[in-house]
Amino acid sequence: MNLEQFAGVNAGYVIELYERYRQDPESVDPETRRVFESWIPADAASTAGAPSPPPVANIHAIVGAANLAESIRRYGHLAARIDPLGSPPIGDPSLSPRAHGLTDDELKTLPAALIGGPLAESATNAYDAIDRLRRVYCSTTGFDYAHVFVPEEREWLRTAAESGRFLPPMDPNSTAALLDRITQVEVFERFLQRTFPGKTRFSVEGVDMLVPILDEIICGAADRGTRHTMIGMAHRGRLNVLAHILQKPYPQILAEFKDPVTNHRMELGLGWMGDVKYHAGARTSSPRGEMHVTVAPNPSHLEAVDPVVVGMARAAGTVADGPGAPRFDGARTLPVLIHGDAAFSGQGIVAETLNLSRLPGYDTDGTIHIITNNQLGFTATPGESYSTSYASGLARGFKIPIVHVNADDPVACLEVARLAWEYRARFRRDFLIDLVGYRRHGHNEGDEPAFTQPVMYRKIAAHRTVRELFAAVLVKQGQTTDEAADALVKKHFAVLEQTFASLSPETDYVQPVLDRAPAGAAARAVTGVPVARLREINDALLTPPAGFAFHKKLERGRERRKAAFASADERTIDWAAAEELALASILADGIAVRLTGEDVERGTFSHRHAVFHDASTGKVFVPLQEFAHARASFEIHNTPLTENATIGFEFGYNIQEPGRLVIWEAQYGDFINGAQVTLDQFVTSGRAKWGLKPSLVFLLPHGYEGQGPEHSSARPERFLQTAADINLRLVNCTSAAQYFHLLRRQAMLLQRDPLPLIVLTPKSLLRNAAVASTPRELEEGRFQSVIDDGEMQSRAKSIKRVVLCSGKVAIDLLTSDRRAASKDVAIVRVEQLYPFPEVALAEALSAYSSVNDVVWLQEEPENMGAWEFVRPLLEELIGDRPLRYIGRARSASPSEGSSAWHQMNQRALIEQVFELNVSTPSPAMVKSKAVRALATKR
Ligand SMILES: Cc1ncc(C[n+]2csc(CCOP(=O)(O)OP(=O)(O)O)c2C)c(N)n1
Repeated sequence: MNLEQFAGVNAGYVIELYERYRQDPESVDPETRRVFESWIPADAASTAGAPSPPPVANIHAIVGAANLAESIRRYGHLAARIDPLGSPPIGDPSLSPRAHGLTDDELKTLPAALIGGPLAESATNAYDAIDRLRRVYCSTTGFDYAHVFVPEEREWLRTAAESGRFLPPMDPNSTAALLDRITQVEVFERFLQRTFPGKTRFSVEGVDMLVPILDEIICGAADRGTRHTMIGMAHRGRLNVLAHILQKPYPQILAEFKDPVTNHRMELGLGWMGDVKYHAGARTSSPRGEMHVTVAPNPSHLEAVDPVVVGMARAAGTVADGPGAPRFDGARTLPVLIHGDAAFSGQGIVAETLNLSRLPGYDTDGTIHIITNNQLGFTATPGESYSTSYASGLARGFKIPIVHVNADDPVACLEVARLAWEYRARFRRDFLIDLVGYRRHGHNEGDEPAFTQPVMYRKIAAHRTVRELFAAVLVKQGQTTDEAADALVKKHFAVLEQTFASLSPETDYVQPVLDRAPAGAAARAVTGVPVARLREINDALLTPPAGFAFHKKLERGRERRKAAFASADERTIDWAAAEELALASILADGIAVRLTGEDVERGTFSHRHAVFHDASTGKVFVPLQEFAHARASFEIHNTPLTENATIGFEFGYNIQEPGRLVIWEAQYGDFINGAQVTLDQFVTSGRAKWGLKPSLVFLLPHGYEGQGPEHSSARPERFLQTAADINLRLVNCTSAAQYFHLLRRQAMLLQRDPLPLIVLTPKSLLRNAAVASTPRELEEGRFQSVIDDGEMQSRAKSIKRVVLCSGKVAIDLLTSDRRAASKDVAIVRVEQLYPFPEVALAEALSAYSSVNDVVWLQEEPENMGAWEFVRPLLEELIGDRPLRYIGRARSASPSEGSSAWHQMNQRALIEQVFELNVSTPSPAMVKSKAVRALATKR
């Protein structure tokens, strides 16, 4: 071993060894020990003929220099000048030679090779190499990657940073193009400010470099064959990105500022409301490598769009047109998420989205994140916004390389953009650019920022724009002149002025058109499948790979399934079988299926077993992926314990690939409220705001069975509150065959009449013979939005009470002892709650037109469930007859949280239905508030 061996990349390791040796000489191997012994005369290890030891002082200097280099690589970003407003970096003591017991003179005596890396190669000594290292790590760029755990990645990042190989060429052509681009970005904002003073546009000024960074990333991706770039971003700089990255025409943008009231916009009956201009999305194709660039529309809820964009990218990169599992090719698509600094650190959905990034079924081969860090969140300061050192702190936990870059240094910004793209392409992982700038105006342009940030805004007022700064640099270098730079400004103003002068807002305003589905498509869908075909499908699904060992306890169920088609008229098809047969038939029709959710592979209630694990080897068997008749792919994934981001992801996947059936299942229905933002902002209103046509399916276990409040209700009222303009389907169906036809109908309507489908799914009923169906019902039936009382129809004349209800409670009634004895109560099931099946219900009710006692029954409390939604609709249907309510009292919590109390209430509820002569509560019913309220109303 000699000094050279300790240099560069080995230095850190040798230092570690040396430190260990000093603690305990036995802790290093004999050869290393011999070398270290030879260094230290006091150890008297040297014998005649041994290599002459370097002086002890020198050893400390070597160790110190290597430690200093390591510190700069690790902590140099703390001393980087990343703030354009000039706030001093916090620095770190370990960045100075003194902290390592070194002087500059000592460094000068040491070889550059000791520092290692590409910079050391041409350096004259260690001092020179350290100086160069500082210029990389403590400049206007802060490389923050020490938290990356994969050595190969860290090494690549280090070499990339130190070699400067991603620095853009600074020849006159390139610099002229860059100055022109920055000028275009700035002038656009200044023009809008001048023409529409005070109008909200969320100017990009202060982080103008966002646009050239996107140029660089998108071009890099296009050159490598990427076909889709999906951008998710909030308000900041959005108009500029739409204009200059998506090429949204200036006349359209300017017309939107005029906000004309066109005839089309007045047609609110179409269900089209629109949205503010800085939420709109756009798509464009770039000539360069046929790249499609999309900015997803997004709501005000910051960061909510993140998983949507990632889901879109996953869908665009997924090839699903053959049997088996789909194939994902991340090189085809690139997601780019642009975040606010306050929002990135403050919104939980960011962490949820980052957590998806390496999970099977969610991975996109890397997302590029850009924080447009203007150092303010509305009026809040960084100190009020995040507990991490940087706005980007969260990304560290996910081992995402971070580069902080001063937004006033265009060259550094482009270098970082290129680095980001290359890293993503090479390692197929996320990368984060922390673009540190400022905000030239208030939060919006009508806002006064000096109320809260007087000092900062004095500084900003005196601060030259990035265009001015870059032009000055180029003038100084002789690459341009002041006059030429001014001419660029005039040129871009002229374009906008001419556009504005010839603007005709009413015609230039192009509103997306929402095409209406053909009426009756759902009713016309023929969903039955011949029994013989189903038998074939069933047999195929039950054929495992040779030698596959099923868990013992699953054998009985499989035997039952094998016998399910022995007769076409026995109730052998339970809920899980109906689902699997429906999905298999959909795959056989050539429609790909993606089924995800919380423990969805087995099923929360251990009923599905869509994925089997060999009992001895653990090897996996997915029948729907081995299904020989499939003409499209099937994928199934247990999701992480996340609702908001996973549903956002599925929404994005679904709108990107609307021809595939996308299903998400909750553990229990109520947990979907963790995704309330996504449901409200995307799923139920995305159509009205942006003309999107989602069709994803939610399976939400629901039903009152004595479990706790969070395990009883999927809170259908939440969906019903937003149900309008035919924006969703909400179903609470009561038989396996209904579920079979429902899934098939949804698949058939994906193209013709797409709508999100929310299914309130059973728990105990999964195994209840009363909901099982016959094979023939799968062949002959179709989804029925209303199921009349078959048994009572023939005696309609003797019926005294009609009870309307939905879901499991109907089965409770139909299977109760009271029902067996009852001859005068008809039970009509409303299987689809929205769109409300007026016609079918009117038809069913027509048989009972002389019955005066009409009841809505539900097991949910009066302020929950469907009651408040159906009440006016039913009242209209039954005319002058009174409508009464039977169900639990209004309540703050959905259920009792006690099995015994539940049973008492549930029993009372059924008694109420069949007890025709009681008009006041029976003594047993006044025991508790909830039971008291079971009294009939009105
Ligand atoms: C979920 C959510 N909460 C609150 C708001 C209101 N709001 C709009 S912008 C903003 C500040 C965002 O700051 P930052 O993320 O730093 O982005 P910037 O506007 O500074 O670019 C706030 C609080 C919102 N839009 N979304």
